[in-house]
Formats: sequence, structure tokens, C-alpha cells
Amino acid sequence: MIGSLLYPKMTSTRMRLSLDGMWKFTLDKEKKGEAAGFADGFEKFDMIPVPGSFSDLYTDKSIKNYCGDFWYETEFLMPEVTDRKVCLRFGSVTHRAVVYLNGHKIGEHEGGFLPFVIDVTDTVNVGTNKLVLKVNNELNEETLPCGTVKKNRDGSLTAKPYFDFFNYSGIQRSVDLLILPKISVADYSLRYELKDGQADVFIDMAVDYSDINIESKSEDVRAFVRFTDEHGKAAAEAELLRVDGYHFGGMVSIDDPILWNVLDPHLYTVTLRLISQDGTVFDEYSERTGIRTVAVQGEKILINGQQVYLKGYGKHEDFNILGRTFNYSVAKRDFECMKWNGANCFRTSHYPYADEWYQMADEEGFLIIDEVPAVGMMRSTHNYVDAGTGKYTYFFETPTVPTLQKNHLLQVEEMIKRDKNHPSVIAFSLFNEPETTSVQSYEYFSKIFERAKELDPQKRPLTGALEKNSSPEKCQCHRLLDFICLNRYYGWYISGGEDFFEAEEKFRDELDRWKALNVDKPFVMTEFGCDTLAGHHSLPGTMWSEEYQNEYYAMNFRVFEDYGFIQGELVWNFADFQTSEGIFRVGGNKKGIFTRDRQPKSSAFVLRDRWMKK
Ligand code: EVA
Repeated sequence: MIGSLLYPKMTSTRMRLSLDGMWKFTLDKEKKGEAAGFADGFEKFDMIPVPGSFSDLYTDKSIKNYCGDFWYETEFLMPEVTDRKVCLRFGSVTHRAVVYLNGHKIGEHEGGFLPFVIDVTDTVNVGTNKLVLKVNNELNEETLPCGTVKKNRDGSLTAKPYFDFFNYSGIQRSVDLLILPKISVADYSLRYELKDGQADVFIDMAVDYSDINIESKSEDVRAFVRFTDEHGKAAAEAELLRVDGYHFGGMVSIDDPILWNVLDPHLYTVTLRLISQDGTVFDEYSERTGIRTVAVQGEKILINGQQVYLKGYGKHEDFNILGRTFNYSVAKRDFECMKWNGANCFRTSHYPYADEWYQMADEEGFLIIDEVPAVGMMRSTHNYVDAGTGKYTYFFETPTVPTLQKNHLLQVEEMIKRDKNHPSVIAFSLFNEPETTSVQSYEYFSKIFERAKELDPQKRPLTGALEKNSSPEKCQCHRLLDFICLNRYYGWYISGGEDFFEAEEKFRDELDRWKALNVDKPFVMTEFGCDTLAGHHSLPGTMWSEEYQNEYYAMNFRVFEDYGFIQGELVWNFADFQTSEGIFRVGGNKKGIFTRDRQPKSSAFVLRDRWMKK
């Protein structure tokens, strides 16, 4: 079962103590750590930052590219508390972790991009505690994202991702010690219905009773919800009704609600309280949220009933030295750059980002397509090239598929559970560029989409990004999508460097064929772009030059204008980013509109011109 994924917050009943800092770190090439008693602590180590990706901290290439087991260790002091639940929360550990506290295994987690929480009430000591993690960053075809490992002659392993971003790993997001009440809010969800001058807000809340005997205690618990507006004034308040021992539910109406909107965010604070019959407050939890609806109607995407055109980017969590570590300054700069050039949306390609990204998007009025790390579901180490060749890259016919699907479902569940209340999240993307032309792929994804639909209380649109082989004639899976996302590289991987005339013709031909299907759904171009070396100029524009990038976008935009069903354009990529080394990548992927240190290439101004007007 997934524990509470609520964002860790200090409230009148909750404490959050950060365990971030320098931790002991060691590689375990021979996987002997367990036998050598590393769970109790290890003697040879280096100190590295948590949170952090370890790869770009070192000058030794074998550490940079290290693949296998590695261990982290820290000590923390636990204050004396009575009648409290104590938990450890890990923002993300990539890709999998086994956690030991004071020598005892207390939990494990699969998946490198979502948080997990372990209840340590019974295992934590008052005073000193030793926390040890065994982490592993190998890739295979049963877990997400997909890839493989190559065994080298000296026995070491090299990650061979089936995806185009560096396999950054480690404890990449914050670690917190949470001191919670024994009766606590475990989860809640919000759903909105807008009427004239009124918003009906439906609330569901789950309660955790820890080890308390629920039979005797649950009757004593009452649940309340309050919405406070931006000025601190109560907008609505109600007691929730008991659904069963663990759940409460109810509805409040807010008159003249100030809606959250695209680049015009208005937030309410929702406060949930659990109180005993005699008025003792068990728990209080509050968060900022926004009231808005999302819908797809014919070829339109609607926010609060109004059509919206998505403008923006596919991004990565990626920065020099930090790798995939969340950093507020980098995130702030990214939002500033995106606002400057008129964007309103980004896709969390190709994995769920740190919680703080969604909070910042809520505050900025940005729209997010939230993507699960289902990337690399095509057996190739450079899908982005094979995607254009039309050759069949089978995937869903192998014995690994049932386990992969189980993991995929789990990550969808964790992502929706974590992100469902953010007004910024307008859709969930359940895959990036898998093989979708086989009957097996349809069977596989039907189950994923069905489950996601069940899980999302707001029933937001579900989508996935389709690569070139997923053509209108061959793709089996586009009928599962509420809006269709296309990743297309006409003018780069297809007919690149030639006259844009040919690329344009091929692009239009494909779009005509989609049009002929009459699917009556919106399409969003979720990737289009070309590698561009900042400062490389050429007249006439040639591949890799800034001039070529500008011409490339001019051609793509010309095409989009002629197809009304295109309801969004998310350029690939916001910034240059790190990848595995290869003959197609010069110091990483250079399709950024901004460089890796977030300075504009000239196409940033082209986008600004277009998006400020659109
Ligand atoms: C690219 N193309 O070739 C991008 C990749 C991305 O980085 C894709 O979805 O089709 C992928 O991950 O630059």
C-alpha cells in the first residue's frame, strides 16, 4: 500500500525536520555491501550532498557513469516525543532503494521520481539513529524508465538507457523526518463543479489512525474543511460526513469564487482538521490550491469552460553539476524565462518532477502535463532516430511485460495520488513514445488508461506522446488518448538539412492523414525541435546553427496554423540537457531554446514574438 504522499509541512500539529546535508557515500561494485554489514554502517566512504545526483560531482569517469549498487549513510538525533507517529519521507531515490534504520530493514521502494514514506515509530530511537540506504540505478525492461545494462570486461556495468537523458541517480530530492499526530489526515482530494456565480467543491478525505484501535477511536473523530481566500477571509467551511472508518466526504459551495486561471492564478487555502467530540484537535493540514475545471470538448481544450492554446515546452530536471537535484533558484529562473517568452505550459517530460515545481506552477498560473516515467518502451538505445525509420521496434510481446505493467500501474497510482490537487496539473501523460502499433501495445495501455481514469478524482484528460512510427494508419493506441500528443521532427531527423520544402510536405502529408481520421479530438505537438549549438551561425542556415533553428520553427509554425485541431505547441526542449554520450550528442542534447545555463539562443526571441501575440 502507498503511504501518505501529502507534501511535508509544518502545521500546528505536524513537524518536519530536514535530514538534508552531507551524507556518507560509497559505491558497491561487487554487491557485497549486505554481506559486509553495510546496513549497520560502512567504514570507507566519501561525503556527498543529499539531495544530489552523484554523477557530475566527480572527476573520475568511472564514478560519473557508475551503474549498480551504492550506499548512503547518515546519523540523526531524534527528540523525545509522546503519542506521535514518526515517519521518514524521501522525495525521490533513483531508481530504487532499500532503507535500514539502526541496522533493521524498514522498507524499500521501486521508482526514482516519486516520494515514499516509511513509518518508523517503532524503530526510531530517542537520541542517535543511523539511517542507511542501499540504492540501485540499473535499468531493465521490467521497471520504469526502460533500458538495459552492459556488463564490461572488468565486471563493471554501464547503463544503456532506451531514452535520451542522462541516467542521473542518487537521493535526488530532500529527506525529511516527520513527526505527526497518531490520528492524522492521510490524503484528500478535491473536485469542482462551476455554476453561475458559484463553485461546488467536493472533498474526500482519508484518515490514518496509526496503531490506534480503530473500533474504539474512529467514532470519536470529526472532520472539517475550510477554504480561505487570498485575503485570509473564510470562503466556505463545513463538517465532512463519515463515509466509513477511514474516510470522510462532503461538499461546500463558494459564492462568487475567484477562479484559478491560465497565467492568472488565484489561490485558496484549504485547511483540513480532525477534531475529537470534545474539541481536541488531532490534526490540521493546509495547502494552497485553486478552483478551476479542465475539459476536452471536440477539438478544444477548455479551462473553466474557455478555450486555451498550450504554448511552452517539454522540459527536464537538469542542470550543470546538480544533475537532477531540485533547486529553487534554477526552477525560479526557468519560470522567469518561460514567462518572458510568453509560454503558459510545460510537460514534465519524462517523469514526475519534484513537488515544488507543481507548487510554483500553481502560483504562476502555469499548466502542466504531468508525465509518468514510462519512457523507453521500445527496444532501442536511440529511439529518437529509430522513430523516423519506420522499422518495427517490438516491445510488448515479451515475458517482462506483466511485471513492467505492474510497475507502470504503481507509478501512475503514486503520481496521481501525489499531484491530483494541483490546479496546474491539467492532464496526465501515461507514456512517452512507446511502441504503439501492435495489438499487444493496445492491450497493455488500455489497462493503464482505465486505471488512471479511475484514480483521478477530477477525471482530467489522459494522454501520451506518440512517436513517428505511431502513424494515423498504424497506431493502435491513439483512441485511448483524450487529446493526442505528437512528437515530430520534420526538418531534423526527417529531411533535415535539405530544403525545408521537403520536410514541410511530409509533415503536411502526415497531418492530412490524421485529419482524415476525423477523431474529433485536440492535438498537441509535444515535441518538435532541432539541435542547435549556441553561438554557431551560418548564412544560409545549416544544421546546428541558430539560423537553422529559426527557420525550422518558422516552417513548423506555418504548418500548425493550417490545422485547426492543433491546440498546443510544446517545443523540444526548454534548455540543452545532458544525455548519455553518443555520436548523435555533442555534450548532450542541444535542442534547447535556452542553453543549459539558461541563456537564450536566438530562437528564444522568435518564440517570444509568436507567443506574446498568440
Ligand atoms: C530528441 N526526441 O531526439 C528527443 C528526445 C526525447 O530527447 C524524442 O521523446 O523523441 C524523445 O526524449 O531530442
